[in-house]
Amino acid sequence: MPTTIYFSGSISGGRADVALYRRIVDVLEADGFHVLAGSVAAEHVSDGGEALDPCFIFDRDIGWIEEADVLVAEVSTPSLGVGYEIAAARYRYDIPVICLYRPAYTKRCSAMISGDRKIELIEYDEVDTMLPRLRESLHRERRSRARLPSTPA
Ligand code: 6K6
Repeated sequence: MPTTIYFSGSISGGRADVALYRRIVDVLEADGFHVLAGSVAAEHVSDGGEALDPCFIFDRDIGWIEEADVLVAEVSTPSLGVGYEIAAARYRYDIPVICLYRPAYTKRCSAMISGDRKIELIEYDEVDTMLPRLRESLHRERRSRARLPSTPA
């Protein structure tokens, strides 16, 4: 079973990083991960988001987080929705969270992310150096999950 990743990135918060989101998702898919990203990495989706009912989007995205083994969030563009999804992953579904942050991009990363010892925060300047670190973290997660006894049905 491939590891399922929920990928979270800004929509209403701003779409300046959409090409970066697309690149991260492509690399993870090429590496064999199953990535649930909805329209986050879709370059045709602007900060207006998908033309869908907000309740539908909420139910779908929360359902995807429930299905996921790990949540990866690019947090350089501050976004209410990304923060909400991180909290849902941490406190509702108790799945690992990896956040990607470029320090030069905003004044600082929120303490609600950088101060959470259970979130792995990968700070980076260059995408090319961040991607191997992210892949290594995900492969480590996969190995540690493989060692856990499976949950009875
Ligand atoms: C529709 C109605 C109100 O806002 C919208 C925008 N449409 C969205 N479409 C798809 N996913 C969305 C939308 N709005 C938020 N999300 C989810 O929250 C995505 O999965 C992102 O990971 C995250 C982005 O949050 P914001 O606050 O930047 O939009």
